[in-house]
This record gives sequence, structure tokens and C-alpha cells, in this order.
Amino acid sequence: MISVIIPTYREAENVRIIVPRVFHVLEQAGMEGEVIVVDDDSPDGTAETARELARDYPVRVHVRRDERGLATAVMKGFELAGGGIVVVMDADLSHPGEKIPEMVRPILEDRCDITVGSRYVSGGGCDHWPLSRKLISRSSGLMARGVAKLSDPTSGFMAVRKAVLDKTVLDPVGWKIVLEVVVKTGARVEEVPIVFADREKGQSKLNLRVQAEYIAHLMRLYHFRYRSLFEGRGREGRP
Ligand SMILES: Nc1nc2c(ncn2[C@@H]2O[C@H](COP(=O)(O)OP(=O)(O)O)[C@@H](O)[C@H]2O)c(=O)[nH]1
Ligand SMILES: [Mg+2]
Repeated sequence: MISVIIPTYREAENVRIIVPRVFHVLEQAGMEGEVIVVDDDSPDGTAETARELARDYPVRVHVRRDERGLATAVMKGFELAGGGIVVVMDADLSHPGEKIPEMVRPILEDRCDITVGSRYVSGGGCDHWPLSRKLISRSSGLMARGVAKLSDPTSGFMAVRKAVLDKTVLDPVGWKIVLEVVVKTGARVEEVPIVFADREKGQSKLNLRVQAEYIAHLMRLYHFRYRSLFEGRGREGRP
């Protein structure tokens, strides 16, 4: 089974569209799945809308009242997921749901343990992004090159084998759960080209604080990555 985790904050209009879309794609691909909505107590009725959808589809809704933040919301989803493969995607229809089978198959066929949707491989792209947003995305990606060999490390669209997650301690700050999972698991990764669509409804929550948290998170990941390398060398060097 595939568990599709959708973190939400103020996405009532989008959740109504994305949930049926995900199930349509899974059904077409002959895949069994569930959706897990992790909502941070949105004031716009996102959770209520998701609960209505749960009457018609296998949807579970988890509302967090004492915690906020995208990465920890996804971690909650990991905990609740019942599937052998977990997909993480945004609620705002930016991530192409029709790519889910393409994301899941390499893991099912044991070619890798993680797939990441990438805007920056051949066949990928972004719909009409302003230059400022392109620059932020590109420079954020470049800064992460030292910890992960990903063309699009700030992507939020991924699929991952649940068994790999179960063996790993995750401790992300802020938003970038994909980068956290890739670095901390050290698992085999493949990239899948995606075209990132513009959000039409609701508002982006990406702000300066999120950018600052990203830098803090990256510093921790660099420390994690290179500390473990040094510790490894130290041990090997001993007689
Ligand atoms: N649960 C939860 N979801 C969030 C939070 N912040 C953003 N999201 C969700 O994460 C996804 C990406 O957020 P979005 O604002 O579209 O970011 P952008 O695409 O970078 O502009 C969307 O599904 C949001 O609803 C949060 O604090 N908690
Ligand atoms: Mg978005």
C-alpha cells in the first residue's frame, strides 16, 4: 500500500481537489493507497473538509494543535503511515499527482529507496516563476550540494520506503524534510522530472523566517554529514 502524506495549513480549497485526484491516479495505476492529511489547526476549515472526504475515500486526518511547521507535520505523517511506501506532496496542486506511479515504481522494483521530484533535470521545470523565486530556489539548492547529490534539494515531493524511515532518527528544523530524509538515511536516491505548477488557490507560507530556518537546518546537516565522515576515518586510522 502507498501512504500519501499531505501537510496542510489553510488549504481547504485545495484539499478538496487534490484528494480525489490522488485516488484517481492510484486507481488508474492499479495501486492501493491511503491519504494522510496532517493539518496544523487551520482556521479555514481544512481539517473539516478533509474529514468530509474521508467519507468517500480512505483518508485519515490528523490535526496538531500544539505544534506548527511543515517538516514535523510530515514526520507525524510518517508515524501514522500504514503503507510500505510513503509519498509526500504539497496540498496546493504544485506537485503533479500523475507522477506518483513514476515516483513509486523505482522503489517497488528495488532500484532505489527514495525518489525525489526534480524541477532541474531534463523534462522538469517550473510554470511562470518570477525571477526572484527562481533565484531563491536555485541558490537554496546550490547551498545544499555539499550534503546531497540532488539537482533539486529543496523539492518537497518525494517517495520513500517506510522501512528506511523506521531505521532513521529525523530531527529537521523548518521545512526541508526531503533533504533531511536523504541525508540522514543515506539511502539510494533517484530523481524524477516534475513540472512544478503555480499555486492557484490559497497563499504560500514561504517567508523570510522559513528561509532563515533553512540555513540553520543546512548547517546541522553539514555538521551531521562531515562529523560522521571524520568519526569514520578516526576509527579506521586506529590500529
Ligand atoms: N501542517 C503544516 N503544513 C504546512 C505548514 N506550512 C506549509 N504547509 C503546507 O506545506 C505545503 C507547501 O507550502 P507552500 O506554502 O505551498 O510553500 P511553497 O510552495 O514553497 O510556497 C502546502 O501543502 C502547505 O499547506 C505548516 O506549518 N504546517
Ligand atoms: Mg506551494
